[in-house]
Amino acid sequence: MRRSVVAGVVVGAVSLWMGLDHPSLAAGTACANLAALTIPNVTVNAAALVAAGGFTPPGTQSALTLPAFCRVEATARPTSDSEIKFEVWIPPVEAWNGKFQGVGNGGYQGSISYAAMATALRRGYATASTDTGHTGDDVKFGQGHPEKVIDYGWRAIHVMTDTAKLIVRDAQGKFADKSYFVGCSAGGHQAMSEAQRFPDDYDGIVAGAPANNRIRQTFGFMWSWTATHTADGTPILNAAKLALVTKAAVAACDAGDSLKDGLIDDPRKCSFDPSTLVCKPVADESTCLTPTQADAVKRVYDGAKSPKTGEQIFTGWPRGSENFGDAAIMGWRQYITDMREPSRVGVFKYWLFHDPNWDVRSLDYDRDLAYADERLPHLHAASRDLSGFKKRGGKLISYAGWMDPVVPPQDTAAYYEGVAKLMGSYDKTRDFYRLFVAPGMGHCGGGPGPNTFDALTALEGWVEKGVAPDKLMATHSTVGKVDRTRPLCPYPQVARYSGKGSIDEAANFACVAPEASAPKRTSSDR
Ligand SMILES: [Ca+2]
Repeated sequence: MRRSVVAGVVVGAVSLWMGLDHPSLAAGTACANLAALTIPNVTVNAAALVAAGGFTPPGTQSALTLPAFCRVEATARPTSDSEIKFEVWIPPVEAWNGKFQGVGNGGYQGSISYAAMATALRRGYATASTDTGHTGDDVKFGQGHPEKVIDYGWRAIHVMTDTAKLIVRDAQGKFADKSYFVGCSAGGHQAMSEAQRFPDDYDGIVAGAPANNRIRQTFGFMWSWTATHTADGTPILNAAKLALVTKAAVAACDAGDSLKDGLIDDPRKCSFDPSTLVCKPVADESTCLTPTQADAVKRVYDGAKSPKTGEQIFTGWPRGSENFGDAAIMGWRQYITDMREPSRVGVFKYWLFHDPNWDVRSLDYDRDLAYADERLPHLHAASRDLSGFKKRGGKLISYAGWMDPVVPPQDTAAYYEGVAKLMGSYDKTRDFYRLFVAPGMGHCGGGPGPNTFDALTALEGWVEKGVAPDKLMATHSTVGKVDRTRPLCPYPQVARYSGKGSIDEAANFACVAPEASAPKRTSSDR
């Protein structure tokens, strides 16, 4: 395959990709020569070909099996305090799908998302990831470094995107035809930030479990931790008690959505009251809760409210999300109950109040929220105005799990409703932005409900062929074997069972408006 030479591009190098059997002029710059690029405020630290086979990312022990690629390591310094590391992986021209994919991060994690880059590269994408300008998951990095907080908030992803697109162009001799961003959790936040702040960056965006309402979510973490710990910081709830609550909540609300399938279809419609689990007579036994434990659970459901005005500051966590699996991430343990101090308390200690001894119990849910909104606008991606993204023809697929114990899906749904209100209707929103909420799915995956699906392929079809996804096909597997399939429907639609055939087969479900009633399942159906 020969590529035409594009004017203005460094030419003349024999393509290292082609090998001796297929000599060909490269349209772009040979991989090793990318180190000589002179992009303002960016240093290319290294550029080298990586042969197909095992690649062990820095800081990890296990090798990823990858096709051959050109690995570019770079640092961007858009401010004098910035140190944004990022990598760009570029497939050989004959393996390139002509597209670029930026990938997101998790938590406050300052590390390059190698696994996500690997997934993109295997699909033929040129791809990029950044450490967001710091190392590690500790919020303390922002102490005395307000520019680094901005890098984390939005700037690193944008600078990475801008620069990576250029590096891909220089390597391949042309810009990528289409650009996509794929992320979940903090990556979902980054996805929404890009759609809001830089609508031109990406043609298509996947925003999973978006933690874009970051400031209020942080207030929510303060609330839920305070609700589930005694004054001296002792946890009120352990894993066994939380599992008991999940079991009871699912038992109470499973059938209420008209299909007894072990899943709560929409926990907003579930009013399970944990006080029904209080031990009689009062004692602390494994099969029941103390009144204090029941009250703690209820407060996490209720969510952060202003003690003065009663205003809801942030939604609570959904019924069913308490503890549905062995891993701490499959319940409240990882971010709420097992924490020695509230998750992200450092935002208050190091970014807002500059007091390492700040006590969460001094939090003023009114005045401190107003202060945080004013001081940390760059940490937020909660603007409901996506008109810029819609106007440029962008397409956005968002997803969430109704059992997410980290980023409450009610907030993601409320955001979608807010955008639809601003756009004027669901129809005017659906033509560029669709949200899929999976019953029984946890944080970015996992859980008892169908939780594995391919949002990117659906998005590619939407962006490149104009085929809007009317559903996403999701599967649930046990020990590697698929045991349930189910469509995920564009919000506010829900998947309704037809009344005939297996409840484990997607073909027996249809996406309908949520108020549509469903036929009852008969005992002979399976
Ligand atoms: Ca159900």
